[in-house]
Amino acid sequence: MAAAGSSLAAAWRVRGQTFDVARRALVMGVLNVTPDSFSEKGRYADPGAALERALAMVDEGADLIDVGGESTRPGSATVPVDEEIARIRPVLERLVPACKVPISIDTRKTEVARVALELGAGVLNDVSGLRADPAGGGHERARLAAMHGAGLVLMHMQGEPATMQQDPRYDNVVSEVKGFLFDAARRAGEAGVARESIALDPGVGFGKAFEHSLALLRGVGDLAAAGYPVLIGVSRKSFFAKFELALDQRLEAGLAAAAVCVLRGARIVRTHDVRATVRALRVVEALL
Ligand code: HH2
Repeated sequence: MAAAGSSLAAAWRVRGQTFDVARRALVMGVLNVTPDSFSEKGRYADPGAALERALAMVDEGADLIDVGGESTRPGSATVPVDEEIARIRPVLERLVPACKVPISIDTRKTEVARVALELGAGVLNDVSGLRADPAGGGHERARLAAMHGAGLVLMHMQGEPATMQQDPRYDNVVSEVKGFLFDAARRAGEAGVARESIALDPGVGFGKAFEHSLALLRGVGDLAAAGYPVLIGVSRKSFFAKFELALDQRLEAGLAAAAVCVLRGARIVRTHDVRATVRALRVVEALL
């Protein structure tokens, strides 16, 4: 096993539940309740349709469902906080009692995080790595996650979604992203988040040219060696456009990337294609 070592994460604690991530990698199903996400394009904006999709993903083997009320695809504009809350609230009210797996909230906004955690979300997926809402918001989001015993995903993003893909630059992308994530994890710890509740994500395609994302995917083992579960989201992303694959042609490519990342030590795979990913990863785990 490429990145196997005693320093890999053994557990991820998520609101009273401890995932044994040493045994197998987790699959996080994507549920975007937005009118404009790059892949779903509004299909699950209705809470009834969102619940149906969530239950289907649980049935397919999802370990978590990640609900997002704001698209962060390249070029997207930010959504007002009230609007984001209005999108996620009715969905979480239905999902939390109905799903047997933890629900994650994908947001950069402190007030959205607060509402979602109060409604029972088990994970805060902060795609800004505690950076957004700078006047104390990052600290407050971490404090809220700590108070609810929630899992906290810290993702790296350079810039803002509206402009992040225009000219991303790094001297050394792997060490810069790693440094940012370790610092975010330290700040989360200072706000009271338990080390075993923190997961790190290099943020494929978030302020990264193709070569930057490629270097980060190759460097997953290095990041995983720090002992935090590493989350990877490549599913259907424009990273695969370099391989001349249109949006509806990226399934096999996404599975290949997920398999290699898990082989290198990633422990959580965020995907739109739950059934296929679960099937592929069960084989990968058996072969490791
Ligand atoms: N990618 C997206 C959104 N949230 N969160 C984490 N932790 N990691 C990711 O790679 C990640 C994420 C973007 O993809 P998607 O949700 O499918 O699209 P959109 O932002 O258009 O809703």
